[in-house]
Amino acid sequence: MIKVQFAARPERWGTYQAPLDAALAEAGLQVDLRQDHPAAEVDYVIYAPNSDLQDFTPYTGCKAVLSLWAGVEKITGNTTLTQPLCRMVDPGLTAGMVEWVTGHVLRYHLDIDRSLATQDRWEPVVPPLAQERPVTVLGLGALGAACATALAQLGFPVTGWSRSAKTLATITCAHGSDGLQHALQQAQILVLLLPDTPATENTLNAETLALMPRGARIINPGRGPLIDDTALLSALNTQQIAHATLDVFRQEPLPQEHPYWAHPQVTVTPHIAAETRPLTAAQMIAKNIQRSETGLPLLNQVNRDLGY
Ligand code: NDP
Ligand code: OXD
Repeated sequence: MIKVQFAARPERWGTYQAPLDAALAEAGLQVDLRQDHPAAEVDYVIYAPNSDLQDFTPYTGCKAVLSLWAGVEKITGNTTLTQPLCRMVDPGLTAGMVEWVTGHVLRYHLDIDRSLATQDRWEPVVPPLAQERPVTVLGLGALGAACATALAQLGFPVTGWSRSAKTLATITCAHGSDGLQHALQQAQILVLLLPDTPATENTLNAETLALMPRGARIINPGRGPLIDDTALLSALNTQQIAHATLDVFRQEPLPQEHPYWAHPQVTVTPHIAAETRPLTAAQMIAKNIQRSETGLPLLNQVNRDLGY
């Protein structure tokens, strides 16, 4: 019997227990899934960093920690966690992110705010076609690549940027610091889907914001530290950046006194761009345990040196 510990907020147990049991059984695994196994007996931990479990030292037999979250920046700093760590790649979460990003890109592209503001008068302004609106996506991982591909399917010329060189059929791919400069110079709309690591902090700062076309728009569902907030506020105030839609922040919930709340060129959403979906996430977790039990390498393992 494989012993799997579910370590997330207690209220998540009711949401995840049935999908996990079903997916693990469907994968042909004999699993005892609980919240209260003795630590030394646990084979796998399904984990959210806001759970009470912070000290992994007693989990001496644990073969892997399987994160329920895609972003692992709150876990990688835990020095007691020496087991292999896998981040969440979930088709349901990816679908949610594609919908959220596409919706916000189309809001900017079609200037939906203008239509709402002028709905009491006849002032025709025809939006350009998607093919005339270059979009850049920073980060071409599970989420960035899916969003970039969906935007390209709508007709946007999409440039994507990643750490390592990539080839994606419909995307102009760039990497490295020269690649970032090129990617930002194209970006009438910029989507941030990088992980929060020491190398990505302040990817958008005074210097890089200045590279973007004047009046560009920014959409950040990645993580708050990707942006130097002071530099963004200043770029908004000079109209270098026309508008920003921000879903993630250095401090969450975003403090009530933060200037983003009241800024007329900022839309704040409360970290809802995409959520792990229990049914599909459970299947991914079951697949990974099955792989590990049959001697195959774990999928989506975090590189602890890179931090993602
Ligand atoms: P992945 O790990 O699959 O992809 C990360 C991408 O970022 C990769 O393309 C990677 O490059 C690139 N990257 C990493 N470091 C650098 C760097 N220094 N320079 C350039 N590119 C870099 O992550 P996901 O796509 O699954 O998720 C991305 C992020 O989205 C998560 O880390 C999380 O912060 C955020 N997120 C937000 C949610 C929300 O609701 N707001 C929900 C879920 C996730 P390479 O391909 O070369 O490795
Ligand atoms: C995640 C998130 O990382 O919800 O999964 O942001």
